[in-house]
Amino acid sequence: MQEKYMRKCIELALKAEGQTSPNPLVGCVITDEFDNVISTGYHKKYGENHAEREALQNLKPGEGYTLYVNLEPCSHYGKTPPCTELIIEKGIKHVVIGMKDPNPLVSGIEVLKKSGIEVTTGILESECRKLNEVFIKNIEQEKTFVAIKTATTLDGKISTSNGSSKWITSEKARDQVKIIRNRYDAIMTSSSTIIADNPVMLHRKKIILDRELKTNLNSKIYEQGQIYVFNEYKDSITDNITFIKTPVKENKISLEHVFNRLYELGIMSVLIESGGKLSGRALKYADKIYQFIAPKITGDNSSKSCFDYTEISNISECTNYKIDTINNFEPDILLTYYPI
Ligand code: AOF
Ligand code: ZN
Repeated sequence: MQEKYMRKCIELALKAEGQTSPNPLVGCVITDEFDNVISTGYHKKYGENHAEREALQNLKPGEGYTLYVNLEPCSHYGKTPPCTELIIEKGIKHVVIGMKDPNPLVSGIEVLKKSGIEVTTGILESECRKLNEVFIKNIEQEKTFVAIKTATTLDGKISTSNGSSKWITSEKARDQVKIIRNRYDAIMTSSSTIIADNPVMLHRKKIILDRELKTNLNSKIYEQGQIYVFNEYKDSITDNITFIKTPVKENKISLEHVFNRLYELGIMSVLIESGGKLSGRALKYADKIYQFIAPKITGDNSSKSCFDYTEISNISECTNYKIDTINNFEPDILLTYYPI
């Protein structure tokens, strides 16, 4: 039963995907003593009520209620008062928690226990941690979460040698990309991708790496969203475009500087959608990779590879990853994997 309701909390929390940054995704379920769900809530948007408050605010205090929540309830005054106060006030008997809050300001478990409430922790913990992997990295490392998305043939190619790439994956897979994009505060691409494909890439915030300021400002990507262009030459702002002068290493914009700057700008997560050069270079910073694979083979060694950044002589020098999920977007698949 505990897992069933925790799964429901995760489902509720996911309704606000893309809306809560820099805060976590949180869902809450309340049951009565007969295990009937009597209220639910989720954190809808940054700055608004926490999930627990949403679920509790219209509930009459009762006896024998259990509250399920995927993240330890807060016990501090932030933008909103502590959820622990409301939990105690409404007479909740048992609180079931998915994961401890990595936020050092929060010590909800202790506060609840002290007030005599039974507390159970660690229910579906790994699912709960995955749900808030961005929030956890932000709080624990004070760094932006970096994800990479690529779409390849079975032989790991993203285009022919002359750049023809439309389309490797099916429409179903490309629709899923839009859902994935929405999870991240910003998307990132390179001048080469803009020049080769002139993509629209609809998003709230877009990061463009254009060292030499080669891209035409009439390119479709500039038509919408708040845009940051990392380049070697200038710092300036015009309309929706912020140019950011960035240190260069070996003729390339320093990704280290870019990611640090993104965090300073409050961009808590970024999805890189680009060619093999940027994706390859970004791999060492990547927290997660989405790879769509279409059942096609180019068979051509000069076709472009999805990660193109190094030369190795021994297969033991490969970087290793852990595949997390495999999803079907027929006829393609999506592999989601993490660095080990
Ligand atoms: C949320 N939503 O449902 C829960 C959160 O500034 P505040 O008051 O919004 O507090 C933000 C912190 O509260 C957040 O970093 C996290 O540690 C905790 N729990 N936050 O935005 C929620 N339960
Ligand atoms: Zn709270």
